[in-house]
Amino acid sequence: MSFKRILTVQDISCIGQCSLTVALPILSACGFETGILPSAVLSTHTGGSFNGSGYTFHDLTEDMPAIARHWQQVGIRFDAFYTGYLGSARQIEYVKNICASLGKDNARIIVDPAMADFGRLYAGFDGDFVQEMAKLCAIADVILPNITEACLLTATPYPTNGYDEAFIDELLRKLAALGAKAVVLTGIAFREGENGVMVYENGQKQHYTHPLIDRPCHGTGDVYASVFTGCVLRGKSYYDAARIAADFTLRCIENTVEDKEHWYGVHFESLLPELMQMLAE
Ligand code: PXL
Repeated sequence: MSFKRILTVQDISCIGQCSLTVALPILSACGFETGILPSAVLSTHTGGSFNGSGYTFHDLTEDMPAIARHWQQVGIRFDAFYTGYLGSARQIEYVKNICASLGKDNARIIVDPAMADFGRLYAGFDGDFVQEMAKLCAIADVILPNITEACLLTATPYPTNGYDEAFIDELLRKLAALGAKAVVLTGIAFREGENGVMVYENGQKQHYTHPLIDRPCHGTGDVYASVFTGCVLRGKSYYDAARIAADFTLRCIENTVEDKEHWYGVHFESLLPELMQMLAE
């Protein structure tokens, strides 16, 4: 049995079922020692009814160099890095340095450029942040943008009135040109009632589709990226990891829709045993 140590860099939203409160339990359940580097601490995430409600935001950019220095001193090295929601444009430079200096040989770098959805940047982000995120994508093995993030990263106008396969092909080419070795583009469907994910590697694309549950939920991108990361580190191909992550995320939405009161995240916790089964298949 080989034990892998992964570092995930994203925020702690104390309440919200997103970012680290999702990544840590999922990666632990997948069997990995999961080191965390919190990018910021927030009282809640910044979406839905939390937006404009006075959430707190404590940026941890300035703590990062000292934390990395200490790990360097005590010889900590990681088998993989998985980054999500980051706290500031300047922080991204530190994160790139950490990936470059604290990885074991061939450490995998998985970047979820979590910064936007539904055609809009999340609260608090701007064009500088997008530029820096594109530089982080350049050093990644695999990036996991949604369409909004993909458009921002490639300076492509957001397709408000829908898109066709030629648009997605062009977007995939532009994303690959950022420098990442592979791209997993989420939330792609060409037919009503469908949703899916496009996996692009070595100039080849594969589309995995599944039924759409028409209920947007917060935190599903984080569930998706965490499961994808867990699957990849367990040795699955990017396509199989993308498929399992989509199936599991769908189950989490199914597990939440009945709970009408619950609007800020998905109930993934009670489904972790199912994830273990999916991983074993
Ligand atoms: O789920 C993405 C995410 C992570 N962290 C914070 C967020 C969001 C999405 O809104 O606000 C703080």
